[in-house]
Amino acid sequence: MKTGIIGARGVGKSTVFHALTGLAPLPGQADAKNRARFGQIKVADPRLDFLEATYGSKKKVPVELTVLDFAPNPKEQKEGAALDPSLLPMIRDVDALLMVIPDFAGRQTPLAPAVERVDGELIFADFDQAERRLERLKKEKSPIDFERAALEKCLKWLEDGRPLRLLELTAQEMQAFSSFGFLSRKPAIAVINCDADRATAELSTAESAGLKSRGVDVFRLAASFEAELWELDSASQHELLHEAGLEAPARDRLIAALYRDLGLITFYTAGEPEAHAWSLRRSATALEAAARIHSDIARGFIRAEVVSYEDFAALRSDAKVKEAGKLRLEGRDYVMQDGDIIHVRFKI
Ligand SMILES: Nc1nc2c(ncn2[C@@H]2O[C@H](COP(=O)(O)OP(=O)(O)O)[C@@H](O)[C@H]2O)c(=O)[nH]1
Ligand SMILES: [Mg+2]
Repeated sequence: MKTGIIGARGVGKSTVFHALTGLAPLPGQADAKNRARFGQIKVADPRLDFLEATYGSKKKVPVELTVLDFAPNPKEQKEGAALDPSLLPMIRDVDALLMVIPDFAGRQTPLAPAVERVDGELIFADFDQAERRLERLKKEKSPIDFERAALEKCLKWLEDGRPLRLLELTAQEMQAFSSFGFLSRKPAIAVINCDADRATAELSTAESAGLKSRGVDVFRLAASFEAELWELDSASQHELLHEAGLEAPARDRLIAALYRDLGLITFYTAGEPEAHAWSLRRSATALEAAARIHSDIARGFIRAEVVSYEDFAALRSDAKVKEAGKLRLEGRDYVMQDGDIIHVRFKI
């Protein structure tokens, strides 16, 4: 899972990155080669902790989220713009976008128009890309085929200023565009960068309706405040979060939002060597889960032994799970459920 932070200069992108990852902004300019800074968030997961403890696993591997703080080139990114065109290939590669909207003292911005402006840039970049692709196909005199028709459908939609995330695409159309990395099709979260005293403020009905109609989720984050928390021990962090009315740090709350927006579930593989959590698209099959673990395991897939987390947590051992008849043998088309613990039998 990879997410990139976008927004105009000075809206607090690097501060948001710091708040989420604990990595403080680097002094000095990024050079041409290092156009983004990567940070990892290990997903806190009590179920994984339980599996590790119960199996006495030597190693624990949580789901990881990679966050990218891009280093825009001021010569490329126009004043007030949210995107640096020279960064587009990198931005097209992420799974979800975080649009930072400043709402801290001195930088308050009305939310809906600010999101609309950023969305407009995504739409523009997609239009440009689709148009160029279409022109190339026309020049190559390729017949009016499936891809051309699909591109025209997208262009018409984008022309009206609508993001592709609101356009219904068939599986075949999605397949045709899978390598395009259309920006306005990516799940997007508006990150409202606010002061600590507004960390739990509610959106007005009009505001949330406006965002909903664009298919943009919203997430409030007191970036400066949460960035500073990294300096403290965990008890003090907890206390200050609590005082601000927050139950968990931004990174944990963001993961929940991303899981929702990307339509993900978590499944596990667990044993004495390691307890491992994996993210997976909702409604994916056992075979796809096997492919997440290793392509060889998917290729040689025979059967999956599956137990739900709840059943395992109640019985606490493989032997008892088997005894109670809670271990299921599932085939490759079994639809994985959140919390499934899986052992794939395979042969290569
Ligand atoms: N008071 C306050 N200042 C902030 C906040 N977020 C960012 N800033 C300040 O805004 C300026 C730009 O922030 P930065 O994260 O570098 O913005 P970027 O250009 O989008 O990466 C810095 O001086 C930050 O200290 C915030 O939540 N509250
Ligand atoms: Mg920055």
